[in-house]
Amino acid sequence: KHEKMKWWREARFGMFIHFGTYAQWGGVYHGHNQARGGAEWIMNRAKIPVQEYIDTAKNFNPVKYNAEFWAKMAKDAGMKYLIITTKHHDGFALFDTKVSEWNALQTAKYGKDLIKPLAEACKKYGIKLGFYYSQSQDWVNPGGAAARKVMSEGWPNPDSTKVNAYTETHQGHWDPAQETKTFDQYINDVAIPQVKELLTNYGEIAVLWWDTPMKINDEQATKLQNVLKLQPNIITNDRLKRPNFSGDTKTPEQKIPDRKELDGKDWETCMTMNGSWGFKSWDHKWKSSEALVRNLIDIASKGGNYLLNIGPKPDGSFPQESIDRLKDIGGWMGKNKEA
Ligand code: FUL
Repeated sequence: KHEKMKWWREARFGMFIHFGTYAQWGGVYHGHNQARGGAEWIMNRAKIPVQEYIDTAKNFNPVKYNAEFWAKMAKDAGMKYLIITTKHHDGFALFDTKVSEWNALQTAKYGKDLIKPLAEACKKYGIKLGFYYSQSQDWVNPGGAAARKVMSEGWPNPDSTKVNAYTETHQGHWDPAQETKTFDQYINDVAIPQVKELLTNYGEIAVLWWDTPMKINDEQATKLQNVLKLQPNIITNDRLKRPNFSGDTKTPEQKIPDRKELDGKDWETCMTMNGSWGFKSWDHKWKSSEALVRNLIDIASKGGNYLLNIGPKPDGSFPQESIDRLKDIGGWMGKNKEA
Protein backbone atom coordinates (compact mmCIF):
# COMPACT_ATOMS: atom_id res chain seq x y z
CA LYS A 1 0.00 0.00 0.00
CA HIS A 2 2.75 2.43 0.91
CA GLU A 3 4.34 1.98 -2.51
CA LYS A 4 1.18 2.70 -4.49
CA MET A 5 0.40 5.78 -2.35
CA LYS A 6 3.79 7.38 -2.97
CA TRP A 7 2.89 9.62 -5.92
CA TRP A 8 -0.43 10.56 -4.32
CA ARG A 9 1.19 11.64 -1.06
CA GLU A 10 3.59 13.85 -2.93
CA ALA A 11 0.98 15.25 -5.31
CA ARG A 12 -0.75 17.76 -2.97
CA PHE A 13 -2.85 19.27 -5.73
CA GLY A 14 -5.29 17.90 -8.30
CA MET A 15 -8.08 19.01 -10.63
CA PHE A 16 -11.63 17.76 -10.22
CA ILE A 17 -13.88 18.09 -13.26
CA HIS A 18 -17.66 17.85 -13.08
CA PHE A 19 -18.90 17.69 -16.64
CA GLY A 20 -21.98 16.18 -18.16
CA THR A 21 -25.32 16.96 -19.70
CA TYR A 22 -26.35 18.76 -16.49
CA ALA A 23 -24.12 21.62 -17.69
CA GLN A 24 -26.73 22.31 -20.38
CA TRP A 25 -29.24 23.37 -17.71
CA GLY A 26 -26.73 25.60 -15.90
CA GLY A 27 -28.81 25.49 -12.71
CA VAL A 28 -31.98 26.76 -14.42
CA TYR A 29 -35.17 24.79 -15.06
CA HIS A 30 -37.93 26.36 -17.17
CA GLY A 31 -36.73 29.83 -16.24
CA HIS A 32 -36.44 29.09 -12.52
CA ASN A 33 -33.10 29.17 -10.75
CA GLN A 34 -32.40 25.91 -8.95
CA ALA A 35 -33.49 26.37 -5.35
CA ARG A 36 -30.73 24.44 -3.59
CA GLY A 37 -27.59 22.35 -4.13
CA GLY A 38 -25.06 21.85 -6.90
CA ALA A 39 -26.18 22.31 -10.50
CA GLU A 40 -25.23 18.70 -11.29
CA TRP A 41 -28.22 17.76 -9.12
CA ILE A 42 -30.80 19.67 -11.15
CA MET A 43 -32.54 16.57 -12.50
CA ASN A 44 -33.23 15.34 -8.97
CA ARG A 45 -33.87 18.76 -7.43
CA ALA A 46 -36.40 19.79 -10.10
CA LYS A 47 -37.65 16.20 -10.58
CA ILE A 48 -37.16 16.49 -14.31
CA PRO A 49 -38.93 13.61 -16.10
CA VAL A 50 -36.49 11.06 -17.53
CA GLN A 51 -37.65 11.59 -21.12
CA GLU A 52 -37.36 15.37 -20.92
CA TYR A 53 -33.84 15.07 -19.53
CA ILE A 54 -32.85 12.64 -22.29
CA ASP A 55 -34.37 14.88 -24.96
CA THR A 56 -32.27 17.80 -23.73
CA ALA A 57 -29.15 15.63 -23.71
CA LYS A 58 -29.68 14.89 -27.39
CA ASN A 59 -28.46 18.45 -28.01
CA PHE A 60 -25.37 18.00 -25.83
CA ASN A 61 -22.60 19.14 -28.13
CA PRO A 62 -19.43 20.41 -26.40
CA VAL A 63 -17.72 21.56 -29.59
CA LYS A 64 -15.19 23.64 -27.65
CA TYR A 65 -14.05 20.67 -25.61
CA ASN A 66 -10.27 20.54 -25.85
CA ALA A 67 -8.68 17.80 -23.74
CA GLU A 68 -5.18 19.13 -24.40
CA PHE A 69 -6.18 22.52 -22.98
CA TRP A 70 -7.72 20.91 -19.89
CA ALA A 71 -4.60 18.84 -19.16
CA LYS A 72 -2.31 21.80 -19.82
CA MET A 73 -4.35 24.06 -17.54
CA ALA A 74 -3.92 21.48 -14.77
CA LYS A 75 -0.20 21.15 -15.45
CA ASP A 76 0.43 24.90 -15.53
CA ALA A 77 -1.44 25.35 -12.25
CA GLY A 78 0.91 22.90 -10.58
CA MET A 79 -1.60 20.07 -10.38
CA LYS A 80 -0.39 16.49 -10.55
CA TYR A 81 -3.60 14.63 -11.23
CA LEU A 82 -7.05 15.07 -12.67
CA ILE A 83 -10.30 13.34 -11.74
CA ILE A 84 -13.23 13.53 -14.13
CA THR A 85 -16.87 12.55 -13.71
CA THR A 86 -17.11 9.69 -16.20
CA LYS A 87 -20.68 9.23 -14.96
CA HIS A 88 -22.36 11.41 -12.36
CA HIS A 89 -25.69 10.75 -10.60
CA ASP A 90 -27.70 11.41 -13.75
CA GLY A 91 -26.08 8.27 -15.18
CA PHE A 92 -24.89 9.92 -18.41
CA ALA A 93 -21.62 8.28 -19.52
CA LEU A 94 -18.98 10.51 -21.10
CA PHE A 95 -17.28 7.38 -22.40
CA ASP A 96 -17.90 4.62 -24.90
CA THR A 97 -20.07 2.01 -23.23
CA LYS A 98 -21.72 -1.05 -24.68
CA VAL A 99 -24.19 -1.62 -21.85
CA SER A 100 -26.34 1.52 -22.07
CA GLU A 101 -27.19 3.98 -24.83
CA TRP A 102 -27.27 6.76 -22.26
CA ASN A 103 -23.86 8.09 -23.27
CA ALA A 104 -22.14 10.88 -25.18
CA LEU A 105 -21.69 8.77 -28.31
CA GLN A 106 -25.15 7.34 -28.79
CA THR A 107 -27.55 9.82 -27.22
CA ALA A 108 -25.82 13.18 -27.67
CA LYS A 109 -25.33 15.16 -30.84
CA TYR A 110 -21.62 15.25 -29.96
CA GLY A 111 -21.28 11.55 -30.81
CA LYS A 112 -17.77 11.12 -29.46
CA ASP A 113 -15.99 9.64 -26.45
CA LEU A 114 -14.80 12.48 -24.19
CA ILE A 115 -12.58 10.30 -22.04
CA LYS A 116 -10.31 8.90 -24.76
CA PRO A 117 -8.75 12.26 -25.75
CA LEU A 118 -8.41 13.20 -22.09
CA ALA A 119 -6.50 10.00 -21.35
CA GLU A 120 -4.14 10.82 -24.21
CA ALA A 121 -3.69 14.46 -23.17
CA CYS A 122 -3.00 13.54 -19.53
CA LYS A 123 -0.38 11.06 -20.66
CA LYS A 124 1.24 13.72 -22.83
CA TYR A 125 1.44 16.26 -20.00
CA GLY A 126 2.38 13.80 -17.27
CA ILE A 127 -0.88 14.23 -15.36
CA LYS A 128 -2.26 11.16 -13.56
CA LEU A 129 -5.82 10.40 -14.61
CA GLY A 130 -8.57 9.37 -12.20
CA PHE A 131 -12.21 8.49 -12.75
CA TYR A 132 -15.19 9.59 -10.69
CA TYR A 133 -17.98 7.05 -11.08
CA SER A 134 -21.39 7.28 -9.36
CA GLN A 135 -21.88 3.63 -8.54
CA SER A 136 -25.15 3.79 -6.60
CA GLN A 137 -27.11 6.76 -7.81
CA ASP A 138 -28.23 6.67 -11.41
CA TRP A 139 -31.40 8.57 -12.25
CA VAL A 140 -31.77 7.46 -15.87
CA ASN A 141 -30.50 3.87 -16.17
CA PRO A 142 -33.43 1.90 -14.67
CA GLY A 143 -32.84 0.48 -11.22
CA GLY A 144 -30.26 3.05 -10.16
CA ALA A 145 -30.64 4.65 -6.75
CA ALA A 146 -31.97 8.16 -6.17
CA ALA A 147 -31.33 10.21 -3.05
CA ARG A 148 -34.53 11.53 -1.53
CA LYS A 149 -34.37 15.29 -1.87
CA VAL A 150 -37.57 17.23 -1.48
CA MET A 151 -38.50 20.05 -3.80
CA SER A 152 -39.04 23.45 -2.27
CA GLU A 153 -42.69 24.33 -1.82
CA GLY A 154 -44.01 25.50 -5.17
CA TRP A 155 -40.69 25.05 -6.99
CA PRO A 156 -40.33 24.56 -9.87
CA ASN A 157 -44.05 23.96 -10.18
CA PRO A 158 -47.12 24.07 -7.93
CA ASP A 159 -47.26 20.24 -7.96
CA SER A 160 -44.19 19.95 -5.74
CA THR A 161 -46.15 18.60 -2.77
CA LYS A 162 -47.56 15.80 -4.92
CA VAL A 163 -44.12 14.98 -6.30
CA ASN A 164 -42.60 14.95 -2.81
CA ALA A 165 -45.28 12.50 -1.67
CA TYR A 166 -44.49 10.27 -4.64
CA THR A 167 -40.71 10.20 -4.03
CA GLU A 168 -41.43 9.39 -0.39
CA THR A 169 -43.13 6.14 -1.36
CA HIS A 170 -40.82 5.34 -4.29
CA GLN A 171 -37.40 5.37 -2.64
CA GLY A 172 -36.52 8.81 -3.93
CA HIS A 173 -37.56 8.11 -7.53
CA TRP A 174 -39.93 10.56 -9.22
CA ASP A 175 -40.51 8.86 -12.56
CA PRO A 176 -41.84 5.29 -13.06
CA ALA A 177 -39.22 4.85 -15.82
CA GLN A 178 -36.56 4.75 -13.08
CA GLU A 179 -38.08 1.65 -11.52
CA THR A 180 -38.50 -0.81 -14.37
CA LYS A 181 -35.47 -2.74 -13.09
CA THR A 182 -34.12 -3.63 -9.67
CA PHE A 183 -31.09 -2.06 -8.06
CA ASP A 184 -29.32 -5.42 -8.26
CA GLN A 185 -29.95 -5.57 -12.00
CA TYR A 186 -28.56 -2.06 -12.33
CA ILE A 187 -25.41 -3.00 -10.40
CA ASN A 188 -24.82 -6.17 -12.40
CA ASP A 189 -25.83 -4.95 -15.85
CA VAL A 190 -24.67 -1.33 -15.81
CA ALA A 191 -22.32 -0.37 -12.97
CA ILE A 192 -20.02 -3.40 -12.97
CA PRO A 193 -19.62 -3.66 -16.76
CA GLN A 194 -19.09 0.11 -17.06
CA VAL A 195 -16.35 0.17 -14.43
CA LYS A 196 -14.76 -2.75 -16.31
CA GLU A 197 -14.87 -0.72 -19.52
CA LEU A 198 -13.34 2.28 -17.77
CA LEU A 199 -10.51 0.25 -16.29
CA THR A 200 -9.80 -1.62 -19.53
CA ASN A 201 -10.06 0.87 -22.37
CA TYR A 202 -8.14 3.96 -21.24
CA GLY A 203 -4.68 2.84 -20.17
CA GLU A 204 -3.40 3.38 -16.67
CA ILE A 205 -6.00 4.77 -14.27
CA ALA A 206 -4.63 6.25 -11.05
CA VAL A 207 -7.79 6.77 -8.99
CA LEU A 208 -11.34 5.46 -8.80
CA TRP A 209 -13.47 8.06 -7.02
CA TRP A 210 -16.77 6.50 -5.85
CA ASP A 211 -19.60 8.67 -4.59
CA THR A 212 -22.77 8.72 -2.47
CA PRO A 213 -22.61 5.20 -1.01
CA MET A 214 -26.34 4.63 -0.63
CA LYS A 215 -28.49 1.50 -1.00
CA ILE A 216 -25.51 -0.67 -1.94
CA ASN A 217 -24.90 -3.82 0.13
CA ASP A 218 -21.64 -5.58 1.02
CA GLU A 219 -22.00 -8.17 -1.73
CA GLN A 220 -22.57 -5.57 -4.45
CA ALA A 221 -19.72 -3.40 -3.14
CA THR A 222 -17.40 -6.40 -3.08
CA LYS A 223 -18.17 -7.15 -6.71
CA LEU A 224 -17.34 -3.58 -7.69
CA GLN A 225 -14.20 -3.62 -5.62
CA ASN A 226 -13.05 -6.80 -7.36
CA VAL A 227 -13.18 -5.02 -10.71
CA LEU A 228 -10.39 -2.77 -9.44
CA LYS A 229 -7.98 -5.68 -9.78
CA LEU A 230 -7.81 -4.70 -13.45
CA GLN A 231 -5.62 -1.80 -12.25
CA PRO A 232 -3.37 -3.16 -9.50
CA ASN A 233 -2.04 0.25 -8.38
CA ILE A 234 -5.31 2.11 -8.38
CA ILE A 235 -6.16 4.28 -5.37
CA THR A 236 -9.76 4.46 -4.17
CA ASN A 237 -11.65 6.75 -1.82
CA ASP A 238 -13.95 5.96 1.09
CA ARG A 239 -17.26 6.39 -0.72
CA LEU A 240 -17.94 2.91 -2.14
CA LYS A 241 -19.98 1.73 0.82
CA ARG A 242 -20.14 2.57 4.49
CA PRO A 243 -19.06 0.97 6.74
CA ASN A 244 -16.57 -1.80 5.88
CA PHE A 245 -15.15 -0.31 2.69
CA SER A 246 -12.80 2.42 3.82
CA GLY A 247 -10.69 2.58 0.66
CA ASP A 248 -7.32 4.35 0.64
CA THR A 249 -8.30 7.97 1.13
CA LYS A 250 -10.73 10.07 3.14
CA THR A 251 -12.74 12.72 1.33
CA PRO A 252 -13.63 15.82 3.34
CA GLU A 253 -15.94 17.84 1.13
CA GLN A 254 -15.81 21.64 0.97
CA LYS A 255 -13.81 21.78 4.22
CA ILE A 256 -10.29 21.55 5.55
CA PRO A 257 -9.95 19.35 8.64
CA ASP A 258 -8.57 20.72 11.90
CA ARG A 259 -5.26 19.35 13.04
CA LYS A 260 -6.96 17.54 15.89
CA GLU A 261 -9.31 15.71 13.51
CA LEU A 262 -6.44 14.19 11.57
CA ASP A 263 -5.90 10.55 12.43
CA GLY A 264 -3.00 9.58 10.20
CA LYS A 265 -5.19 8.51 7.27
CA ASP A 266 -4.55 9.82 3.78
CA TRP A 267 -7.05 12.56 2.97
CA GLU A 268 -8.07 14.83 0.15
CA THR A 269 -10.24 17.91 0.45
CA CYS A 270 -12.38 18.45 -2.62
CA MET A 271 -13.71 21.97 -3.14
CA THR A 272 -15.56 24.15 -5.60
CA MET A 273 -14.35 27.57 -6.81
CA ASN A 274 -17.86 29.02 -6.59
CA GLY A 275 -20.69 27.14 -4.87
CA SER A 276 -21.42 24.41 -7.41
CA TRP A 277 -19.64 21.35 -8.83
CA GLY A 278 -21.47 21.37 -12.14
CA PHE A 279 -21.68 24.57 -14.21
CA LYS A 280 -24.19 27.00 -12.67
CA SER A 281 -24.73 30.01 -14.90
CA TRP A 282 -25.91 32.33 -12.16
CA ASP A 283 -23.49 31.48 -9.36
CA HIS A 284 -21.02 34.37 -9.29
CA LYS A 285 -19.71 33.82 -5.77
CA TRP A 286 -16.17 32.91 -6.73
CA LYS A 287 -13.49 32.44 -4.11
CA SER A 288 -10.51 34.72 -4.65
CA SER A 289 -7.27 33.31 -6.04
CA GLU A 290 -5.65 34.30 -2.77
CA ALA A 291 -8.17 32.26 -0.77
CA LEU A 292 -7.50 29.24 -2.99
CA VAL A 293 -3.73 29.52 -2.55
CA ARG A 294 -4.19 29.84 1.20
CA ASN A 295 -6.32 26.68 1.19
CA LEU A 296 -3.64 24.83 -0.73
CA ILE A 297 -0.97 25.90 1.75
CA ASP A 298 -3.16 25.02 4.73
CA ILE A 299 -3.93 21.57 3.29
CA ALA A 300 -0.35 20.83 2.23
CA SER A 301 0.96 21.85 5.64
CA LYS A 302 -1.42 19.35 7.25
CA GLY A 303 -0.37 16.56 4.88
CA GLY A 304 -3.48 16.41 2.70
CA ASN A 305 -4.30 16.87 -0.96
CA TYR A 306 -6.42 19.61 -2.52
CA LEU A 307 -8.79 18.55 -5.29
CA LEU A 308 -10.03 21.77 -6.83
CA ASN A 309 -13.09 21.64 -9.05
CA ILE A 310 -13.92 23.01 -12.47
CA GLY A 311 -17.46 22.87 -13.89
CA PRO A 312 -17.06 23.32 -17.66
CA LYS A 313 -19.74 25.14 -19.66
CA PRO A 314 -22.04 23.14 -21.95
CA ASP A 315 -19.81 23.92 -24.95
CA GLY A 316 -16.90 22.23 -23.15
CA SER A 317 -14.95 25.38 -22.31
CA PHE A 318 -13.82 26.30 -18.79
CA PRO A 319 -15.57 29.33 -17.24
CA GLN A 320 -13.27 32.35 -17.56
CA GLU A 321 -13.37 32.83 -13.77
CA SER A 322 -11.88 29.34 -13.35
CA ILE A 323 -9.18 29.96 -15.96
CA ASP A 324 -8.20 33.23 -14.24
CA ARG A 325 -7.86 31.48 -10.89
CA LEU A 326 -5.87 28.54 -12.28
CA LYS A 327 -3.48 31.01 -13.90
CA ASP A 328 -3.07 32.97 -10.67
CA ILE A 329 -2.32 29.79 -8.73
CA GLY A 330 0.17 28.70 -11.41
CA GLY A 331 1.86 32.08 -11.18
CA TRP A 332 2.17 31.76 -7.43
CA MET A 333 3.59 28.25 -7.81
CA GLY A 334 6.16 29.45 -10.33
CA LYS A 335 7.31 32.30 -8.11
CA ASN A 336 7.64 29.91 -5.22
CA LYS A 337 9.80 27.55 -7.22
CA GLU A 338 12.28 30.30 -8.04
CA ALA A 339 12.57 31.41 -4.41
C1 FUL B 1 -21.17 14.85 -3.68
C2 FUL B 1 -22.03 14.71 -4.92
O1 FUL B 1 -23.38 14.44 -4.64
C3 FUL B 1 -21.82 16.04 -5.59
O2 FUL B 1 -22.64 16.21 -6.69
C4 FUL B 1 -20.35 16.14 -5.97
O3 FUL B 1 -20.05 15.16 -6.95
C5 FUL B 1 -19.45 15.93 -4.74
C6 FUL B 1 -17.99 15.89 -5.04
O4 FUL B 1 -19.82 14.75 -4.07
O5 FUL B 1 -21.49 14.12 -2.63
